[in-house]
Amino acid sequence: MTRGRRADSVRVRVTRGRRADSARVRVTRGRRAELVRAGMLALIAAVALVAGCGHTESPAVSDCSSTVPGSVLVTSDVRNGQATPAPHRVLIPEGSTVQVQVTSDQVVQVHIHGYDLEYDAAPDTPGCVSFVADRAGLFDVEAHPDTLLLQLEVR
Ligand SMILES: [Cu+2]
Repeated sequence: MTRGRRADSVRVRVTRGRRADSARVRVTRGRRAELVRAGMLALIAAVALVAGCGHTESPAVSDCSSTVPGSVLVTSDVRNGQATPAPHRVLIPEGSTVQVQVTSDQVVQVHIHGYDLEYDAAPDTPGCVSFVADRAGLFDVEAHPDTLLLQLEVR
């Protein structure tokens, strides 16, 4: 829980930085609010895709709003720091599109190792990411700080 809160406060701090940037630009007050809002939306999109580790996202990554035929949906639910179903290995044919959806009873940061994807899941706001599994190997999917959700075995 503390980790989730910390991630939140980092985001707020970043947002304030953006606001300060916008304020430096010479605009009218009404425009400024618009720019701040646009900046925040861009920031949220960037955070959702790029994540805290600062890795660049692959162009094949998106949220789960569009359904790709033949994609593999992997789900996990976190309650009291425990994953349901219990941590297990999911076989993913290399090259297929994978959607990893996580629901949680508290704010967690989902991390897909190897592909360096990070995104948040929160109560009432499941986190989901869609990406092409174009790298073979065994990759942990964690809810930070330390809950192993599952492993993706891409081959
Ligand atoms: Cu991790």
